[in-house]
This record gives sequence, C-alpha cells and structure tokens, in this order.
Amino acid sequence: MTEKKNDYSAQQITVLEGLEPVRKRPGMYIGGTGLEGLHHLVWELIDNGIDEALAGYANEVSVTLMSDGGVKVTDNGRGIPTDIHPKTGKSTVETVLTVLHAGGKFGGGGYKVAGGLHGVGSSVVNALSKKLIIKVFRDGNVYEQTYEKGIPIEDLKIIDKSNKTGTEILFYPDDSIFETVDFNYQTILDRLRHAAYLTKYVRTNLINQLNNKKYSFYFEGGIKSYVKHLNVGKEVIDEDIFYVDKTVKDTQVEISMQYTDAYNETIKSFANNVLNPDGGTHLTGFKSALTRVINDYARKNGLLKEKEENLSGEDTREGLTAILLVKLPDPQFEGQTKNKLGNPEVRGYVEQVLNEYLNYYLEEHPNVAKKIVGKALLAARARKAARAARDNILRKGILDGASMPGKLADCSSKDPKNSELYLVEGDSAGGSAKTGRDSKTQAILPLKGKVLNVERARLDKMLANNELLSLIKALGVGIEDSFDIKLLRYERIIIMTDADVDGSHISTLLMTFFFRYMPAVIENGHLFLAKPPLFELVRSGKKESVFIYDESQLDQILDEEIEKRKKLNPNLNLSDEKYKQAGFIEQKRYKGLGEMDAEQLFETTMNPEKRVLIQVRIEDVERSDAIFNKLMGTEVELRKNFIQANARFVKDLDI
Ligand code: 0RA
Repeated sequence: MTEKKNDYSAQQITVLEGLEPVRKRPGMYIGGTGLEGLHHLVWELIDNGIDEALAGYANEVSVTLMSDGGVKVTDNGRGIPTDIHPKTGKSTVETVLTVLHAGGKFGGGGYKVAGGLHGVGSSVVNALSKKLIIKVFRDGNVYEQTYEKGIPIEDLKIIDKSNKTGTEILFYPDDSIFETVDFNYQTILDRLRHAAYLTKYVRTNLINQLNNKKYSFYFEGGIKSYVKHLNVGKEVIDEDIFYVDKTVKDTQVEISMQYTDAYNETIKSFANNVLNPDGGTHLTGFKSALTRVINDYARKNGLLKEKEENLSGEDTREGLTAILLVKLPDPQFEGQTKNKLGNPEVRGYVEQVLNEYLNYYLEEHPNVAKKIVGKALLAARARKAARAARDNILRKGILDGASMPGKLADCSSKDPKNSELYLVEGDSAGGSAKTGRDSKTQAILPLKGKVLNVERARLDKMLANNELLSLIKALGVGIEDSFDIKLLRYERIIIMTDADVDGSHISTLLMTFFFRYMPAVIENGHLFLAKPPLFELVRSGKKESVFIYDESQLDQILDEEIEKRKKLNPNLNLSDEKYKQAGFIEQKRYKGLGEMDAEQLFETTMNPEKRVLIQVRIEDVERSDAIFNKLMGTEVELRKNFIQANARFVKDLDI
C-alpha cells in the first residue's frame, strides 16, 4: 500500500471532522495507548517545531517535563497564526488544535512546504489530553487558550505583550485513555538528540523540572556528527568522515559515512527526518552506488586484479556506519508506519550523488581509499571462509534437531508454547537449576564462563565455539540463511546470570548474540532476563523468608515493617539496626546464583508464579548498538556503566 502525502495548505482542507474519532480509537492515530502511544504525543509536537525550523523560521525546540506531570513543547518559530481561518471561522490556532485533518497523519514529521498549514498532529494531542494550554507569541502579543479533552473552554485571548515569536503547548495526557502517563525522560532525550543531528543549526533542549536538569543538543555537523556519535568506542579506519549534501531536482540528498573495524554495518536511512527502518529506494540507491564506486576504484588502482571477482555489496559495507537523509516534497511510503520509502526516482538521485562525490572523495583521499578497499578485500576472503565453515556444519547436520547438545537438560514438553529455556551462568548454578526446575516445561542449558563476543568474531569462529553451538542447536532455529523463527523450540528464552558485573557482562554478550544473529527472537518477544534476589530477610520466630530484588525495595520493606511494629508497640526501641527493628533476625546478601540451593533458586527466580522476568526489546536499536559497542570496547569506564545502560532497552515484566 502506498500512503500519499496529505496536502496541508489551508485552502485544501476539505474534510473537517471533530476530534471524537481520536478519543474513540486512539490507536488509529498514535499506534496505541501504552508507553509508545503516550510518547507519540510528544513526537507530534516536537516534529511540528522541527518543521517550523526546516521551513527556516525556528532554530530552537524545547521540551519541559513539568513537575505536575505535564509536558511543554516550545519553538521559536513564527507562532501559529491567530487570525480567523476562512474555512472554519475560528482562529487558525483553534483550527489547528481542533480540526482533524482528513486521513490523519501517522508517524509525524512529514515535510511541509513553507506557509502550509502545519501542526495538524496537534489536534490529536489535544484530543487525548485532559488539559492543554497553548500560548502563541506573535505580532507583539502573547495569546493563550485552554482546552479540556480537545474542547476549548474559552476563546483565544491576549494575556500579555512580548516581542518574541513562537508557539508553546503545555499538555496533560488523559489518564482515562492512556495506560500510563509517566513519560520516560531518556526516551525523550534520545529523540531530541536525534532531531538535532538531523537538522543542523537547530538546538533542542530538554528541561526536567523534577530534578532541575537541562540538556541541550546542537550539532553544527548534522549527520556528520551523528556518524561520529555512533562510532564512539569503535576503532575507526580513518578519522575523516565522508559528507555530501546535494540537491537533485527537488530532492535534497545528504549522506555521511565512516568505516570502523567492526563486522556489522549500521546504515540509517531517513526521509524528511523520519527514520525508515526498512530502508527503501534511498537505501537501494546508496548500496548500489557504494558497491560500484569501490569496485571501480579498486580495479582502476590495481587493488583488485583482473581475474579476481568483484567485491560484493556486503563486503563493501562491512564495518560501515552511514546516515542517509533525503528531503523531498512528496514522500511515499510502503505500509502504514513509514517504514520504507517508496518513491522510485529517489534511487537514481542518491546513486547519482554518491557516485559522483564518493568517487571524488576516494581520489582526493588515497590513503583512506586504500584502507576501505583493503578492508573490503579482507571481508570478502573472511566471508568465504565463514561460508565454508557454516556449510560444513550444515552438511554434517550439527544444527539439525536430532542431536541435542549433551549439556542441555531438556524439558519433557515438546510443545514450544509450553516450553522455556534457561541459559544459566556456570555449571554449579546450572546444576541447582536442573534439580530445582519444573522438568515438564523448563529446559536448562548451563553456559561455561564468558560467552564469545560476537562483535569481535566472524561466523566461522562463532560456529567453532562450543557454548554458542550448543545454544544454536538447543534453539532449533538454524543460523543465517537457514534461520527460521518458526522452528524455535521454546516460547521463552531466559538468561539467568548472577546479579553482579560479570553476570551482567555475560547477559550482555548473550543479548549481543541474539541481537546480531537472531533479532527475530527479540523482536517477537522471546528473550528475557531472569531477576535473582539481592537479599533474603529471615523473620524471627518463623522459617519464612522475604526475598528482595531491588536495593530500593529493601528500605521500603524495612520502613513498612517498622511502621507496622510501631503501631503495635509504640515504645519500640529505635536505636537498633533497621532490619532488626523490622523484626528480621538475619539479612543475607546474595552475590551469586550459586549461593542458593536448588529449591531456593526455583522459588526465587524460576517459579512462574513468583518470578520477575525482564523482557528484552529492541526498542531503540541505535541505542543498544551503541551500548554494545561501548561495552565490548576495552574502556573500563564505559563498561562500568553497562548495568545501568541495560535497563534502558529492557522492560520489567511480571510473568
Ligand atoms: C500555520 C501557518 C503558519 C505557521 C504555523 C501554522 C505553525 C504551526 C506550528 C505548530 C508548532 N509550531 C508552529 N509554528 C507555526 C505560517 C504563518 C505565517 O505565515 O506567518
């Protein structure tokens, strides 16, 4: 399906609808009413501010997280016009906020021609807010209007004088519509950073009233700075970053790229500042030009001999980090979510720009060019070796279902829906898990020591690694070309490691493996982290224990118990240690899974009735990619942050 861009010009609003449909079926407009839908409201407003900047009228967009739960989005553009709109007979401000444009706009961030009636997403935000206050700075005045559930409760009025211009929208999402109205600071921060990378010369700010912190992003280099940011912690083959910005016909093509010594490629393509995760015509054009230019250069300079075959596209992209941004007046996307750009002409435009300027760049930078070609040649050779290793394994049937790894204690259920696989750090915890498990539904695969870091190893090395080979076999899904998610033998794959730095490192390595080789396992929600307890509190007089999973939970439980006890006995001696006051005779800190016996391990971490699982999500691939690369780098400081970082792309889930 192809989604045509809507025309936002004032005269062409022909279908006007009330906001009722938005409140009735919010999912149609913002994707859902969960955390993502909630944040979509902020994205709509940020995109409007960015659009005003792209039109050349604003250079700053700010988001303030208010201490009362509201979110304020401000830009210093022209301000939404306040005069009476010819079609609605109301102010343009009210029109923008109350008229749902026909067809709506899902995903936000379309390119609008300067002067068009932009800001249409604002009406969706308005409809889904229990309260919204707009301020417009324009014509020397400050205008204000307040809405409730999308309905104006007063006329637009002048409240002050000011020589500033701009638009400020403060909204309070309707908690009768959203499952949660708690905004995630980090998610918004990422979005603002991202917006600043894609729109050079625009400053984006995040002000958090809750902790009085302010973040500000400004990247003069635009997508060049973005590439630099993505390559932090990686070894780059040359400091110089390729950059081109050219307009062909009415399409602006901006490309930036740099090679690293990594094996994976990171290419992000955007159309009108909207990420297209599934690429599209711009990406296709980029890839074909890249392959052609590098091969031509290699031939011309004798780096590729006459009888040698051409470098493949994959070879030329190994270790590549690239940002591709096109801006065009009439973007067409395949599918609802703008995941893939469809305009056929864009392919040729991107090809033309990269052909010309990359060729020119390689001629001008012969040292960088030699390194790029050298790396691609190496990639070609290594890929052949890796293929041979994989074919060998496939031929021998090592990955086939018949032969399960010896270390696997499989469950008796053969129905994946009722099966789960625990990946357990170390043989001793593995032993306890095998004893304590529910053998009908729970399979155990103990993993010895550190798992191979797949960021630094190719497929052949990976397939020579016993731990990973056992894992691939146990999963039953095959690898690379033979990978098939439908063959997955377990509904849940649960990584169970110690709650310490080594344990987190091992879970990160395992997540990296899934992320790189089996993203479908994560995307389909099959990957989890087990959460072992940090403390056990033993109650005096009773055998029963209380298990604590978070540091913060410990204080909370102790305080609650003390309160209870104070009520029963007002003369309670308060000079004692806290946990004793609370009536616990012993507080035990668990450092590793191995400190628990089989029964405890099951009860605290594996019992489906009680355990806490954390679902691993590729919520922000860019972020996890960056985290993984930082972690896998050698720098201790970077690595130290990773427990904290992990918490970003996982979500607590009680199952
Ligand atoms: C309609 C017309 C004009 C600007 C805007 C809307 C506008 C909308 C938003 C939404 C957020 N910030 C905004 N800034 C401006 C053009 C007005 C003119 O020609 O002066």
